[in-house]
Amino acid sequence: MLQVYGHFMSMPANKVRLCVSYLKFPHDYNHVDLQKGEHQTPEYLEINPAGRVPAINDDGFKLSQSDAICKYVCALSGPSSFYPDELQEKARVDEWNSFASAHIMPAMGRIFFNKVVASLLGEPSDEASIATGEAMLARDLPMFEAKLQENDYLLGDHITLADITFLVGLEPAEMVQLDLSAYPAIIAWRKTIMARDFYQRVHMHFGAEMGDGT
Ligand SMILES: N[C@@H](CCC(=O)N[C@@H](CS)C(=O)NCC(=O)O)C(=O)O
Repeated sequence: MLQVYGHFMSMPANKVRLCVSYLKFPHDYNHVDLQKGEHQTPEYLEINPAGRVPAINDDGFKLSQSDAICKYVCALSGPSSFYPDELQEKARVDEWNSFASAHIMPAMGRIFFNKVVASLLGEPSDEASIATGEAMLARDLPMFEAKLQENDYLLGDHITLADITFLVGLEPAEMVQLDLSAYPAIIAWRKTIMARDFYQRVHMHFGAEMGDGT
């Protein structure tokens, strides 16, 4: 059975969780308690020597980096509209997936770290980093908004891996009080995806984890 390692506050780990949930790929989920340093134990470093989540262990094949993991699991699942096989269709999904991974997630990462995680770690919040993150989002969200004004999902009438990556990049929006009111299509698209079963399955799990205080 595929083993998935993550933490509920990790955007890349949640990308993997949503991806395997969407694909209904059989797996066990393993919570790695970053606050307790479980990502630095010899056992975990055997799975991911970089000491980060997410990671997977597929019967001895160990892999890290959320994009690589999602594409691996998509390949195991077989081609689908979620991550197509056709060269140009796949390149288009990769383009928007990379856009969200390279620009949206790091922008939100700055805001989320400084508004939420820093205080948990007893570190000072870096206001300049928050402002940079907000400026990065202000630069790029209009492109995503325009795309979602045209279609229900980023690349048409069906969800793809790129939607998942963009979604997790915005997942902490409420926690960090990010004002999305200038982006009505993004708001509607989030609502649609968050109501879907595959999201709810993972989200209920987040709720349980958060309730445990883990
Ligand atoms: N580019 C990586 C990012 C992995 C990453 O930075 N994970 C963070 C949590 S969001 C982590 O494990 N941090 C622990 C640490 O740096 O010690 C991916 O997409 O998987």
